[in-house]
Amino acid sequence: MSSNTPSQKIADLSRLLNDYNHEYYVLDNPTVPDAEYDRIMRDLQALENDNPECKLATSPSQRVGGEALSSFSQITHLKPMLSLDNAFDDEEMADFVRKLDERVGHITPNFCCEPKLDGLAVSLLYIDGVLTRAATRGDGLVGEDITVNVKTIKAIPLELRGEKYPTRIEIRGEVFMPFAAFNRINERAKANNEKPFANPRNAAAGSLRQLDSKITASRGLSFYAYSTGVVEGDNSPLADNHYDQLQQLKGWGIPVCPEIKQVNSLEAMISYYQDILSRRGELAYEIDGVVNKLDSIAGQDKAGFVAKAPRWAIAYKFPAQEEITTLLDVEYQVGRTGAVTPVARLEPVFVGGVTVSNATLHNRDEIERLGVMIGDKVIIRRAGDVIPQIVSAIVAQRPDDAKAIEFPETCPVCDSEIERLEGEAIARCMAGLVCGAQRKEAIKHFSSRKALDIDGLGDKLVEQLVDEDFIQTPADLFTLTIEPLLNLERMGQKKAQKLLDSLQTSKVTTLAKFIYSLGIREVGEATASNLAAYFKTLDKIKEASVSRLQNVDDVGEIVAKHLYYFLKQDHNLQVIDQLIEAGVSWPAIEEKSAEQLPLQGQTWVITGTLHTMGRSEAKELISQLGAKVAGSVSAKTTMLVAGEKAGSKLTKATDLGIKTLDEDGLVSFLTQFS
Ligand code: 9MJ
Repeated sequence: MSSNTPSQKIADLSRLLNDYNHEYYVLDNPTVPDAEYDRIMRDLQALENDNPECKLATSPSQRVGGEALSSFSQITHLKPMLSLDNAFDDEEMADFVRKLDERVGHITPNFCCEPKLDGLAVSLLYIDGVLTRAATRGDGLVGEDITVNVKTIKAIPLELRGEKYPTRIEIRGEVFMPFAAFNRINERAKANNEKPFANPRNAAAGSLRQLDSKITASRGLSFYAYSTGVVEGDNSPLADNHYDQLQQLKGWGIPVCPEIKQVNSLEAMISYYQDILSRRGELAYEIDGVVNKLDSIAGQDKAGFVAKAPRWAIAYKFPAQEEITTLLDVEYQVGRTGAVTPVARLEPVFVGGVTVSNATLHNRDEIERLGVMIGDKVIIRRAGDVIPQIVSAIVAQRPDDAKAIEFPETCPVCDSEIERLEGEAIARCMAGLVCGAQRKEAIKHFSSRKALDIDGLGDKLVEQLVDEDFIQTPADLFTLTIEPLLNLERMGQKKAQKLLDSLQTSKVTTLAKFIYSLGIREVGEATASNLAAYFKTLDKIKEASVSRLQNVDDVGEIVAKHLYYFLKQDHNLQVIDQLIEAGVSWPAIEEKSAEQLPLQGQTWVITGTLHTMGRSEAKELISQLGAKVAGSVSAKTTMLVAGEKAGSKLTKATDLGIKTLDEDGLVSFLTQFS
């Protein structure tokens, strides 16, 4: 950078910040960490403070917010901002296409499909390329002036890029809050005992309508454009179809959703809907459907409007994710680790595509936070495959006979004491395997696929075996004989024999699986595998001190203590001894020589899609050669394996000068050792 004078330096830093935002929000290809962006911003602010005469009118330092306003002024839109008609099934989509065909005839490729972002519609006015005014949609005719707030949204350029843009162009789109920002803000609200936002849309609205723009600046809002309003100046005519117009906007530095697609049939629109619906949970932002638009602008003009909505566009909505129902009762479940979880029993309601009659209430704090009572009308949310949640209670409609929810003082299953440790939200029954619920869960875990993998021993059967007192611990499974089994409901000779056979087969396992199967708190599959690799024998793990246990990858003080205390309790040691006596065994883990561990001391990261093997298989093979396989790229990374569609990890590795291997490279590397 040839920056000598303050004015040059200010211009250079401003351009650098604009470029970083453009790379991040428009090109989806970030090149610098946030900390670097923030550092340059501080440098720019300091220079501008010392040399106010050199500050650019479009300086990125506006992004941190300014003086608070006392109110928002009103803005009359130059052209009304439209809303959309909705379709709720394929039939209604077919209707939409048929009516358009009658009105405008066939134009191909004739539709543009877009995710329907769940945020706030805004209008941005650029005059001579400079963001001059921003307004909310309001009632479609009159909105509020939110210019100062919008200037804090890093996704929205303060100046258009290039030169060939119209002298006056109004760009419309959605301001939204990505899930990452939403979760961060809600975590912070909860930590400060403030009310969290119910969903990203409310959070976006609450953040955008702040009189203090510094608050808006801190909220991580984003933006995608989806149409233009008034356009003047013929130095750059807009394309004659919607999709290409959006590409032009992108060329001028305006972010456009990367999921938009041109299609040319009703069937293709329906497939697009299905595809986006199936990937909804993977998107970084909330959507509530897709929007289908006639692509030809001439066709749009011909189709015209009804009331406030265009005839050339339709929102095909996803099934609602939030519904209202009644909280009938609260029951308590006891998990494997004794955690007592309140579960809401609900009047069944169709939400998110399924009928829901239970929702989790998490813990006692959550019940208090919601202020909910039995009998209340509640808003239920079911997003993707996530367990349904109660979002809020409608207190205004509370019935006279509503009952307070009383968290139990003792275990609802075994009546033992419930304890809540300092700093933990979760209350636990402390009875361990004496508690029937924990016994069942421990045995289910022991026999699950990633543990001893006992085929034919489903959850229902475990419950029956415990209820009938046939078994009390995982070790008792190996004492089962055929006769008593035959007395169980729905248990024939064949099924009983199959269970006994798979119990036999399951006895041959690995040390890692055995440790995992014990169900020690916080000891998942990866930790169990690290423990086995480090200590090699069960005896060594049993003898290890809390501090020695912490030598193992991913084992911190808390996990080490859980392990240590578990392995000091007589009843746990007794079960372990009984299992080994019953014949549970694993091959000895040999000490590998340095030659067999050519990657010892190295840290590898795997990203992207691999075709010849799965990521977990690649991880296994690389670990066997002695490398640690980590989840994120840092200066300590030795090698990045970059499969197809490798994204930000590859960019970061390249920036840090870390070596990379593509899939072919990995395969030929591994063949040396096979
Ligand atoms: C949303 N909300 O994502 C439109 N929208 O087009 C998209 N909204 C729209 N388009 C015309 N993708 C009016 C509203």
